[in-house]
Amino acid sequence: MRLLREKRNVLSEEDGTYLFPKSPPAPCRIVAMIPTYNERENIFRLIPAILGLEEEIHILIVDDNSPDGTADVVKEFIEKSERVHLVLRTKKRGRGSAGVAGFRRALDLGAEIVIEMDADFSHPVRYLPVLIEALEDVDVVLASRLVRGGGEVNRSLKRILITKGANLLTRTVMGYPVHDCTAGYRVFRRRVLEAIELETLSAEGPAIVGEVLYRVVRGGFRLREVPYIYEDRQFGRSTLTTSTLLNCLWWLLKLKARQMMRDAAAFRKARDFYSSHPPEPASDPWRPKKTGKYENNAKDL
Ligand SMILES: Nc1nc2c(ncn2[C@@H]2O[C@H](COP(=O)(O)OP(=O)(O)OP(=O)(O)O)[C@@H](O)[C@H]2O)c(=O)[nH]1
Ligand SMILES: [Mg+2]
Repeated sequence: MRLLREKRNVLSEEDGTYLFPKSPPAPCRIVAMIPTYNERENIFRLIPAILGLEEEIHILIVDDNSPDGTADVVKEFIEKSERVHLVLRTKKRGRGSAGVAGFRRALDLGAEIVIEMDADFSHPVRYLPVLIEALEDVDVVLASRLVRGGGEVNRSLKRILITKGANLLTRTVMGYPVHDCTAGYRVFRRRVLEAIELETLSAEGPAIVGEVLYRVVRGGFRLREVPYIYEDRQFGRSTLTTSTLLNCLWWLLKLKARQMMRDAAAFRKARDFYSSHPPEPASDPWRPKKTGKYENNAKDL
């Protein structure tokens, strides 16, 4: 357990992780972190769409050496724009560690605001300005399909039921104060990513979305949900399989066990404290004085 929680250097070349460009010319205030695996068709449309927005958003792609050459497309954009960055990992290591590497790199790039989104246009680019604006007085903004105004289009009934079921289960088990716990379209303030101990996150697949949310809620950060319409991907293939779903369920149980152990430890700590520091009995200003008369003794306070 201890070993698992040990901090790792998630951006080291010895580990097969390469950065393009190595050192960017200036700090990047807003960074959109996008993990990719075989997203060539999407990425060459997505990058111009984000660069075309009014906000100056930097794009950070985290690619696991996709066989379809996604990284080559990204490198071509890097030649043309200082706002495009790449973390290239030589092996497929999963959506989970890709997210951790991306968050770490975004912080190293100097980001004050970090966006997390998919490459497949299921997280439409048009919501980015709204999500960034909604961060005004909170720490994390979640794009949500499950609040008024949100939803999903072009999706099979089966996928809609999976979304609803997974969220109902997560909310019931974990008691989170939000509706859409499984969407990976979110915006974080820098201080949140600095506080949640990124390098000790251990989910390998999409369960990382839940693991990050767990730490955000545990950290007491302020959250806001903003409605969005999820659109099913038009190009490329989903990496979601039955085994991925089962892995997410397994992670939900693991997080619940952690939550219960934490609550039990906090209870024991409070009980031990109060048994060694019993509270002073409160003085009662309305107690009758020895004279037998019932007086207002509030001035004694
Ligand atoms: N770097 C990296 N990115 C990945 C990996 N697996 C998936 N991704 C990316 O993570 C994002 C989410 O994956 P999707 O396949 O769209 O899975 P999903 O969004 O959970 O499922 P759908 O709702 O069907 O799209 C996409 O941008 C993928 O390209 C991986 O092993 N490594
Ligand atoms: Mg997707």
